[in-house]
Amino acid sequence: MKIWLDGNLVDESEAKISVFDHGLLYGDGVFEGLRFYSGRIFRLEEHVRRLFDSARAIVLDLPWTQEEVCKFTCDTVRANGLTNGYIRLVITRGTGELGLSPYLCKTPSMFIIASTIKLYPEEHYTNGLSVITCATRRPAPGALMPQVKSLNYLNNIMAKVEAIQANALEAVMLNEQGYVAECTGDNLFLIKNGVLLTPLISDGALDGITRAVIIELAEKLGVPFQEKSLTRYDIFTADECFLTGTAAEVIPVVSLDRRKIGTGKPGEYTHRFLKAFHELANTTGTPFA
Ligand code: PXG
Repeated sequence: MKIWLDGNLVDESEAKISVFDHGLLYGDGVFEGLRFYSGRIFRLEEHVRRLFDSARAIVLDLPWTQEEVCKFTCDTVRANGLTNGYIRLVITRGTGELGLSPYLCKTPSMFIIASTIKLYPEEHYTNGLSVITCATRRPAPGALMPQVKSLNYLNNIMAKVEAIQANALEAVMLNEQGYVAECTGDNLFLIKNGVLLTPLISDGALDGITRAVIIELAEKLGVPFQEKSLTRYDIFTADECFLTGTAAEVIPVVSLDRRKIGTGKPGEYTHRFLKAFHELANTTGTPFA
């Protein structure tokens, strides 16, 4: 496997970063996860734009343009001879001395991995996921800006641990006010009386690229859409529920805290969104060949 690392495509065995890198020492950095389907990177510009916004929000000046990062990403996928897969793009604050100050780091480091990812076993895309509500809360904007895809994912990892320990694969995370924010690495959608609902970004949801795609598709499919504060009550009483994310794609949810959602089976609307999503993903995007 070839890894793009600070300007060079190197072998995986040579793709190493310093133990003094602040990304490792302090989680000081940002990342993106992208997918490519049938030789095209899906929503490449949107992901790179969000990456630059994340960097800006943590005062990380980047020595590359967005166009360059798009090109490096395409180069990496091409170098690995893949047609379908997952891209992990990581930018760290770079190598510095010990100490929190980011000003101890002279230049950021970037690496790009083109590989594959499987978030959930295939059967759940057909039969749906059973999820739980976890005790770990989504951080408040004043603690760790929830819109920033930073290298601080311990919060989400602890939520994932709760899910796995409860024999579930995914957890619904609430914010400090008790409103639904999202899951550990996916945005959440509900269908209630024919209306598509999703939590507000201001309730702690990541401004997901797949979330935006679903909102676009709602318009195309003629499904009314509303972004609003949601509680567990809304999930318990919804007709359908599904999660979205670049890694997860679109996956049905059939129960929350062992209580059936709707009929307890993936619903009609979910199927329509799932199908429309895959059609779009397989026919649009930036060619890298
Ligand atoms: N919420 C969070 C907290 C995420 O990290 C999403 C929602 C979905 O957003 P997109 O833009 O992908 O539709 C994410 C996505 C990984 C990995 O290992 C990355 C994510 C989720 C799971 C795994 O690269 N990020």
